[in-house]
Order: sequence, then C-alpha cells, then structure tokens
Amino acid sequence: MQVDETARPSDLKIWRSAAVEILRKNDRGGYTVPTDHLYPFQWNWDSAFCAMGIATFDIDRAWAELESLYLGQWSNGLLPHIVFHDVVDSYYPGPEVWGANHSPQTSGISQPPVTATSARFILDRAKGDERSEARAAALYPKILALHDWWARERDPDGTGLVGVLHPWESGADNSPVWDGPLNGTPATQTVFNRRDVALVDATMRPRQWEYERYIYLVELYRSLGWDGPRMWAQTPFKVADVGLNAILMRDEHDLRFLATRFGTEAERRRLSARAAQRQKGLETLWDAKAGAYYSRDLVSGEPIPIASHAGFLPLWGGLDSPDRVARLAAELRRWLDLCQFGAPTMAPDSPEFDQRRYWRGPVWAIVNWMIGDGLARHGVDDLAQRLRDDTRRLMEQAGFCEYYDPLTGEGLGGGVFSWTAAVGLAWAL
Ligand code: 9YW
Repeated sequence: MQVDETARPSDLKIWRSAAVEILRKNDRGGYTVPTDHLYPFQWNWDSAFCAMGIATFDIDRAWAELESLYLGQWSNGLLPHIVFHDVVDSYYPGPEVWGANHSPQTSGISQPPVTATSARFILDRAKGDERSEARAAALYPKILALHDWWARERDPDGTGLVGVLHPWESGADNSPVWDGPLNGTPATQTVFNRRDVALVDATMRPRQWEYERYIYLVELYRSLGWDGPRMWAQTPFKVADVGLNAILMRDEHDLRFLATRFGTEAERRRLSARAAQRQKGLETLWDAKAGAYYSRDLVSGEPIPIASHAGFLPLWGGLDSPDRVARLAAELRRWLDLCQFGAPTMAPDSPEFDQRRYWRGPVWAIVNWMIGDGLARHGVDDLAQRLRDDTRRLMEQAGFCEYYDPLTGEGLGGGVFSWTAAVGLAWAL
C-alpha cells in the first residue's frame, strides 16, 4: 500500500483507512461492486470513480479496475452500464432480461463517461511510471472508441449534444427531469420481481411506476436487437441530459490530453473539432431568462424546465462564460442556504424535492465532487470548499453511504458504498 499519510490528523487517517477497507471489501478480484447484494456486478461510472479512489493507495489495482470494465466493451464501442462478471441473483434486471450478445454478459445501454478522466487521474498519480504509461496507452484506443460510439449512435445528426435512451443511461435514474418523458413511455406488461425494495426501504428508491417504464424500454431495445439506429428511431424516451453531456465534455477534454501522449494527429484533430461542437451544443441548453441549464426532450424537441443538480455539471465540463458561472454559483448558494448539507439533487423549495428518494433530493458524494471541482476550476473557491466540507461531515457522521438526506445528514440507500469511499479518498478526506 502506498498511502501518503504525512501531515494528516489522526481522525482523518482513521477515515481514510475505513474508506480503503470498503474498497477492499467490495473488490471481487479485479473489479469493484458498488455495494454488496444491492448492486453485485460492475457498474460503469462507479468503476471509473472507484479507480480514482483506489489510485490513492494502489496504482496497479486502479488500472485493473478500468481494464476489467473494458472487458465489457462491445465491438461498436459501447461501454455497457453493467458488466455481469459473475452469476448473482440479488439484482433485477439480470443478464437474461437484457439479452445482449456479449461475453462477459452485459447490459445494453451506457452510463456517463468518466473513464478518460479516471485514466488521466491515475496516470497523474503514477508519476511517469513505465507500466502505467503502457496501460494507459492500451486503454486509450478503447476510450476513443467509446467516444466515437457516443458521437455516432447517440448524436446521429451531429448536433453536438448526445441523447440518452434510458433514465439509467443518465446515471440519475429517477430524477424528476425524466417524469415528463416517462409519461410518454408505455409500461411493460411483464410481471417482474424487483429485488431492490427487499434490500432498501421503498421510500428511498424509484417508484413502481418508473420501474414499469424502465423495463418497457429494456424490452423494446432487446426486441430491436440492440441496434443503435433502430433504437434511436423508435424509442419514446430520448433526452439530451445536460448532466451527461457535461460529463462527456469533461471526459473528452481528458481524452484529448491522453491523445497528446498516445494518439495520432488525425485523432487529436477529430477530438478538437468535437470539443468545439460540444461547447456549442451545451450552449443551446442554457435558458438565459431562468439562468439555468435545462435538459431537452429530443422526442418533442422541447426543453424540460426543471432544475436539478445536473444543471450545475457544466462547471465540471468546462464553461467559457464568467456570467454563467456567476449565475450558477448564485443559484447553488441559494440551494445550499436551504439545507444543512449540500448539494441536494433538487432545490429544497422545488415541488419535486423529496429528501430521501434517490435522485429526487438526496446528496451524492460523486455529484459533490464534480460540482466542487468545477467550482474550484472556475475560481468559486468558497462554494467549492463548502461542498467539500459538507461531504466530509456527511462521511464522518453517517459513514460512506450511497446517498444522504440534505436536511438531516442521515445516510440512505446502500451502506458501505464504493464510489462514496473513493470520493472520500480522492477528494474529500
Ligand atoms: C439501479 C450503482 C448504480 C449507479 C447509478 C444509480 C444506481 C442502479 O446505482 O442505479 O439499479 O438502481 O442510480 O447511477 O451507477 O451504484
């Protein structure tokens, strides 16, 4: 173990050891499960965050995390949101419901792309070590293929904005932002047995109404043979999620950095052209009157005027407008004034706010890291510090939970959670 513990107060040392312990316990031999039982497989963006946490104490194991995730990559570049390395029956929907043709078995949709950001983070900490250079070089074309997939399959008209075809693809499963688009999505006729509500209090999880539509979409895409163009043409659920687009922008920025080391001139040019296009695309989601970024329903073509945490993620993606940074910071300050612990996923005074229900109010450590890092990059240091302090206080008081109540600080969802521990190690502690 290569932990640098110098100059850290002893209570933080204890917290760091607890976080390392969680990542070790959730290690299934080369890949990390988000938490035992509730999520017993490898999740895409969880692993990218875990790898950054692991890199603070074991560089080799951090690379292994990304490499095992990429074992799930499809030949068309898609990096699935779940890789089912092992057979475990405590999760629904399992591989048989997805019916995807890949070994190891996988789901058929993706998740917010963070692997270039993660690879850059690990490389940075590896400080020029040759093995790390070789492992990053081997991963680079795979990450590039993933970004080409996003551009080709999720933005076929070249607008600069990609669309998600499932709420799970956004990573923020039951955000109120999807309520409208899900209203236009039929419910499945299949009777199914959710496992999540047997493990976690149902008031903290998505409602049955949402699950019926989640499963409808999986069944529709399976019936289309997971064929990207047919899915794009036939889906009732297609949203340009501001959160995913901002995360994609950041990942592409970090991929451009990797390309300067491992790529060709043509690839660097392609990525630079795409970066400009993404900036423009994101600008079309800005509502100047509201001073907010809103996602857009790509079926109706209309903006979805509901502000969630995702509207602050362009700070992580990179903004070139000081005015927008100032307006986002002012709004976030208002949200933080309304709660004990930020950042909530919905404004506490919004009608949709639900302090315990998953992506409809609770605080998530990874979200805090992304917004906090974005604020710091844009020079809003006091707010960045507030988010970091809140994250640390939550971890110290409630442990490394899946998410937290912004009004009370209570830990919610799955306990001993990997990416929360990883954020502790890589950012907050
Ligand atoms: C599910 C693993 C995943 C995260 C998602 C989060 C949740 C899985 O857990 O989804 O079945 O509900 O919404 O972002 O990757 O931690």
